[in-house]
This record gives sequence, C-alpha cells and structure tokens, in this order.
Amino acid sequence: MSAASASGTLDREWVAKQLVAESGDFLVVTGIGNTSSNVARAGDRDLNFYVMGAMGSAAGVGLGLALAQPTRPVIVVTGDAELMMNVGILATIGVQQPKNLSIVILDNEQFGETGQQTSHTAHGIDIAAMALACRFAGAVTVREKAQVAAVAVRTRQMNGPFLAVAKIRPGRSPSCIITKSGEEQKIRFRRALLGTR
Ligand SMILES: Cc1ncc(C[n+]2csc(CCOP(=O)(O)OP(=O)(O)O)c2C)c(N)n1
Repeated sequence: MSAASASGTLDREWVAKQLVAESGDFLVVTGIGNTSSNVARAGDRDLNFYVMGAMGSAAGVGLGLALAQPTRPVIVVTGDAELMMNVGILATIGVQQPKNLSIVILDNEQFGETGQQTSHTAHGIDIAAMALACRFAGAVTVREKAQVAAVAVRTRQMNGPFLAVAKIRPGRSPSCIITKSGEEQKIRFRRALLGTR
C-alpha cells in the first residue's frame, strides 16, 4: 500500500480548547503524548486525568470511569494510533453502552509523537465507521471548525456512547511537561471527584 498524505487541516490545540474550554463537572481522560499536552495547555484541572504512559489504555480508563460515575459526562481525548492500539475497546464499549461516554480522536493520520510515521487512518481506515459497527449511539468524522463546536456540545449530552474523529493537521505539538506522577494525578482526581484519596 502506498503512503498517503495526511488529509486534515484542523489545529489540534484549537480543537482541544473547544472540547475542554467550558468549565463543568465533566471528567476528561487523555491518551499518551500530544493529546495530553494539548488538553493540559487548554486548561489543566483536577478533573483531568492524563494517561501518559500506557498507549492503548485511555478509552478503557474512560469506560471504567463512565460506568463508575454514570451521572457525569466522561470525555476521552486521544490520538488515532493510541485508539487503534487497542481498538477492541470499541466493542467492549458497545456491549456496555455507557450513555455518558464520549471519545474524541485527534486524528493526524500519523504516529506523531514517535516520528510522524503514517498510521492506519492515512490509508482510509475509518474509526467512526468502526464505532457505529460497535453500536455507538453516534459517530462522526469532522473536518470543519463549525462541526467541532457541535461535537463539544454532544459530548455533554449524555446520549452516547459517542465518538468523533477530528481530522487535524499532520505533525506534533510542543510537549507540555505534566510533572505529576500517575499516583499524584490519581490522588488529585479522586479528591476532586470523591473528596477522598
Ligand atoms: C505499547 C507502546 N508502543 C509504542 C509506544 C510509543 N509511542 C508513544 S506515542 C506513540 C504514537 C502515538 O500516536 P497517536 O496516538 O496517533 O498520537 P500523535 O502522537 O500522532 O498525536 C507511540 C508509537 C508506547 N508508548 N507504548
């Protein structure tokens, strides 16, 4: 298969801001690398949990959280390759049907963090179609700014599971050093959510 050039034009920092700008009680989980930096820069908050080291785990963490906290919107923001590493999670989410879970993929059609190698989505692999086949209540691919606003609204509506693929420009963004360890993040998140360690 020949290498395809990336097709997205949305700015990843801008998309992240739209998703987390409005302060609310929603819970945010992010995937390894660039997406965590984008979301942290858009607004670090105690109800953000950055899954920094475990590629393929963000949607699973989001699912567990959504099942444990069914009255709170849970938004997973992650990369296309991060999701594809454990794509079976879409089927598990489809079985569980958490209404409060949304996944937004910042899709640059690359493994941006490790050298911009071409990823599955550059070759037409359609993550939104996979989510619909896994019985998500809604799944879209967006390329325009105006569509991103609608995605942000939908992630708060609790009529999921919902997935959006946002086609962003190729490349990576400056790292935002998240200095808290996994344990410190866990304590911060649990305190904010439950008032306990
Ligand atoms: C199990 C595992 N394999 C590989 C890596 C190395 N790795 C870190 S980030 C990354 C690419 C992530 O790509 P994507 O999720 O599309 O996000 P992008 O960097 O393009 O924004 C890879 C391969 C890892 N951390 N863990």
